[in-house]
Amino acid sequence: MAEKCLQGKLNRRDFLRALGTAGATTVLTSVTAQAAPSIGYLGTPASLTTDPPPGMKAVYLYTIGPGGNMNWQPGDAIKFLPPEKIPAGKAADTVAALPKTKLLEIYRTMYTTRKWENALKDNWIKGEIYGSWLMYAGQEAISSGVMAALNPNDYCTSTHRPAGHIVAKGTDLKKATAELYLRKTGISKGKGHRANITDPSVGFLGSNGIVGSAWFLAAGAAYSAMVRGSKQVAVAFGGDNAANQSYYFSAVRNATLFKLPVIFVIENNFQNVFTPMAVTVPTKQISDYTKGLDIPSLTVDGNDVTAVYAAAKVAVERARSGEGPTVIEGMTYRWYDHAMFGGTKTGEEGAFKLPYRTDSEVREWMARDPLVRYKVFLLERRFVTDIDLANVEQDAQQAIVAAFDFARASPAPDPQSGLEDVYIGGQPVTATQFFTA
Ligand SMILES: Cc1ncc(C[n+]2csc(CCOP(=O)(O)OP(=O)(O)O)c2C)c(N)n1
Repeated sequence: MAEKCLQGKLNRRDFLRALGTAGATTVLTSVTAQAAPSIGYLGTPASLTTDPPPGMKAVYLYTIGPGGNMNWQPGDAIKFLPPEKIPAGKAADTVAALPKTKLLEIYRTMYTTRKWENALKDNWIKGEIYGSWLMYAGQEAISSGVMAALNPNDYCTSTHRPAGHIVAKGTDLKKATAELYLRKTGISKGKGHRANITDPSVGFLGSNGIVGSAWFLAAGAAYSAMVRGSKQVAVAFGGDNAANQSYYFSAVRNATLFKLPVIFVIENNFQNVFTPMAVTVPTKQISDYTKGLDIPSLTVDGNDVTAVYAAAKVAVERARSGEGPTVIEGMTYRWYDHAMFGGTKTGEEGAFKLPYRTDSEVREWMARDPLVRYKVFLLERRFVTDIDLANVEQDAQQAIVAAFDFARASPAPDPQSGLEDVYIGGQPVTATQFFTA
């Protein structure tokens, strides 16, 4: 068990000193305590009771107080609460100028994302689906707003939290659902699951378990589009922590250098697994990171689809006309736990009683539901009627039910198909090579 227990208020320097004096064979089992924010984090709260591996000692660091950035305090997510209604202004006017079909298409995308993912969650909790899932709920305005500004043949690279990107890019919902059920008919033949759903036919270059990989992949796709002169645009999605990866700076810097047609979209949900932004982000906004690059780097209300769409539209025009990249940071909030469904129940929305955030914070953000805000916007301005929305919802629900029926009725992959689509030196791999390589 722990040989050393440091408790109380620790600043970053004391934290590092404590780690240093603990020695190289120390394993840091946990630095989180109740709702108190942590300076660093390894393991889950449950690991407080876990013994370190033999030969190692544990240091339990219970930390409170801010990190190195006085702009940010734990719990600051509340300070960024958007208004409950979408405000009047340029962004709202941009969306107001769209044809009704487009307005409803955006609503359909947001609604489908929410309901499809809710169905996934409920079926996962029932034990119908295996493996891990990371909920996107609460962030739908970002994927839906950005993708509404793209052409169907533009590219998008996604993350470990892919629901919004899968749906908004137009990936086949039946095949995506079958993939999560690990069926032969899945979009990656039942071999990819959550982190490897890819649909090149709609420019969806894949969900990805490697945090921050999307920046490079989109920059690469944009480079290819530039060389081919295809006028396609690529969009990378990533979280606040993905923007802390060194890949981010490298990708944005090179994209600026080559004036690549790429847009870097940061979905800032304040949380890096269980660590709040307050102790990981050294600037006021993540968009500040790229202020020195002379490219547009802006922060928008990520729960307002009109704000996201308007920003993305300008960025897409800029990219397509050869002027180079844009960074868009959308402030938003994830309603669920980092991964899976702790703190939630079947049929209920949101996850509560989690040790690293307060329920009131979650409820305040849920009261700014991007889907509800957009629905109210459409109705109050009389752009659509209740009947229009009800028709879209019914149609979307039917598509979701059909997707789950398709997945459940589909066969599992044949065991021998495990070797299909695997290559060595450009040649299909043989069983002998596979098992001896
Ligand atoms: C390169 C890499 N480092 C670490 C991880 C472990 N990991 C998975 S999700 C995650 C947090 C990502 O946070 P953020 O980018 O803010 O996205 P969010 O989960 O908040 O949507 C981490 C560190 C990983 N998958 N890949």
